[in-house]
Amino acid sequence: MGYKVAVVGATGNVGREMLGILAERSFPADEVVALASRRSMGVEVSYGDKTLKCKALEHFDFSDTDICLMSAGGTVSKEWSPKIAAQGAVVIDNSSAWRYDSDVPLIVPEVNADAVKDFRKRGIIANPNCSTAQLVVALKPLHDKAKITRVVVATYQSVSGAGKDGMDELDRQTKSIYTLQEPEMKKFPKRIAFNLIPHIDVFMEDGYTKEEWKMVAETKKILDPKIKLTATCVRVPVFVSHSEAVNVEFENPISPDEAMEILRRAPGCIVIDKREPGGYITPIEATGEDATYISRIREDATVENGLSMWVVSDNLRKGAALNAIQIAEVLINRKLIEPRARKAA
Ligand code: 11C
Repeated sequence: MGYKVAVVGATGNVGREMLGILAERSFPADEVVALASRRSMGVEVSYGDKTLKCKALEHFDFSDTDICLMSAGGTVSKEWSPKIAAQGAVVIDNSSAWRYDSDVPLIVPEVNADAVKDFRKRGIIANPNCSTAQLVVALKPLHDKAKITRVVVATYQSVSGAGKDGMDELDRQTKSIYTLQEPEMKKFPKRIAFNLIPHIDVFMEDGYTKEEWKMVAETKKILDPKIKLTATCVRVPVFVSHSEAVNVEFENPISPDEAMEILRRAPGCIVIDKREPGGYITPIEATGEDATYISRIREDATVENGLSMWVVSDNLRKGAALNAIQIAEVLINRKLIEPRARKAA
């Protein structure tokens, strides 16, 4: 018998991607249910070559569901994840609602799959922020080799991180500019078409944004609390895939050639680094792919043991939907969950 999987937030960017990836990876599900708010009841979404009609989250009985993939935002998750977990389904949540709870594992399978064992404390597992997921996939193998002490990262984040509204805004503003109309600003506080915005999520008291704070807190929880990290998060006029310029300081020596070799062998990583025009990855090429791509690996000679690199990944896949499904696969492969008895239809 296969698993019963519910996708909550099935009409959103990440929810749709989750359904696509479940089908693509032949996830061992014999039933997949698409759930959304009452407003989206009946909306049709694709699951491989099938079409599913969204059901309302509010009316759904989770008592024979095995895995619930949640991508409906923090407010919905705060209210619903504990209720769903109380009905016995394991919730894998893509929002920031549970990430910093010490009883909730925050998992990137290539980095800290073993931490998943604590999922029973709340029945909830958290998926990290997209900008953190790709960063820690690239940092982990280097940390194992030479011990990272400090990271300075600048992100170049696509508008899909801000949901469908973010993508629509870039599309609309670009068309407006080409047709000599005034671009309308709804989602972002400044124009995003032919521009960039050094601000993602809300401002914190210390002048950092919440997105920047998340990268610090999540890297510490997933990889190593001793790593010092500072981030500048920037929204750029790219539809999908986040890019990151990453500067890393290590306790021990590590050369660019060594780093390249280590990253070539590391799970989830693909190195594209030819040191010639076009010999690196760009967001367009990473889109629709599963890997975290690493390019421009070079020595930072201004510090004792330093490297700089360029890290790009599809924020809707490794940064969200794919990582969530990989977590579910860890639960299954490690036999931490079994399909539950199904109620008669
Ligand atoms: C963005 N990284 O690009 C955000 C989206 O905490 O899951 C995901 C926010 C989160 O705007």
